[in-house]
Amino acid sequence: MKKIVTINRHIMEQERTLSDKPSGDFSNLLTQMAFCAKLIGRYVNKAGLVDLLGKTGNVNVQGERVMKLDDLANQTILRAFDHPGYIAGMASEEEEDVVLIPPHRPRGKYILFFDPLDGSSNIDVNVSVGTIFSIYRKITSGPDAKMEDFLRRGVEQVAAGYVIYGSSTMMVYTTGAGVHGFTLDPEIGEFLLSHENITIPDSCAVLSCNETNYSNWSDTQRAFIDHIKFKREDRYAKTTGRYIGSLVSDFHRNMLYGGIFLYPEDARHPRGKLRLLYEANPMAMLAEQAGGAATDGRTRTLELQAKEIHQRTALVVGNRREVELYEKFYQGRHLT
Ligand code: P6P
Repeated sequence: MKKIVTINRHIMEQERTLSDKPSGDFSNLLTQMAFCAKLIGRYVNKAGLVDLLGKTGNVNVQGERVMKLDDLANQTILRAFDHPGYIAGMASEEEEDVVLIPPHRPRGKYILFFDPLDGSSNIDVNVSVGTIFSIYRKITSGPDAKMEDFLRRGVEQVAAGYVIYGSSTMMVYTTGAGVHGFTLDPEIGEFLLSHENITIPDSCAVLSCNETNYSNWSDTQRAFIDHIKFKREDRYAKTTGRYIGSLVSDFHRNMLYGGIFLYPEDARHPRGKLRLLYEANPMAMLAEQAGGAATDGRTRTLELQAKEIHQRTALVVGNRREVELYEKFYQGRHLT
């Protein structure tokens, strides 16, 4: 009989393993994110019915058209975290600058990064989308968050996770003690433990990339893709291609089935397309906690130093064997 564990209880138990004097703020922060997931999921699941689809007409800091649901998801998280006192500041894909908790409100010791609704270009066609979050402990003194608290390396994350609004709403997170997945039971409004200790199967079942970028890749990048596509090792005899175009969905599938996801830099995206602080780093922490790896081709993703909050990076993430093989190809070492 599977044990019945709510995400709130699991989070509290995780905090006890992290600190012998839990303040409760860490647990409250993650629990608040689970609450946001329920709110956003409610909007996403009925978007087609209440005119939440389509664009707001605004353009965000990334130069991308902001979808109504993006806006709603962003505002939901901003308003959920701007007053309870768990964090000192936050950064969102939808906000040009960092959002500092003002002096007249309680400030906590954490910094929150989030992509409120990743994959939003898929919203209108009912393809699953997700929320991604990443949490750091503040490192500067005093209650105010400063830029040094935001410009970090992924190894400093204390927690990371995502919510996938798919055939069911799932929240998957890690605090550095494994990766755990919770499925929302909409009848009781609770996230229940459904995937304990997720580990990436060492099977490379899936190759996931946008192959229309192939002509923009370097020869070594193409050589890696060809190595798998043309099954130049028995390991890839059953490897198939899947690409949804929604990072959370492509990543979640590979976490459960095994595989490699690539969004490398190319002629159109010289620094890569995905953002380091609120897309690549949380996925890299989750992948490593699940026995996988993540790289930009030269450097372990979690070692990359952020120099600005919307910094982009190349991301190759999934089975450790394929990530290491990509690095060999990318660095021209595959022939040795
Ligand atoms: P492309 C969605 O816009 C996103 O940021 C990620 O969710 C996704 O992996 C990627 O971009 C898809 O990009 O260029 O293949 O459409």
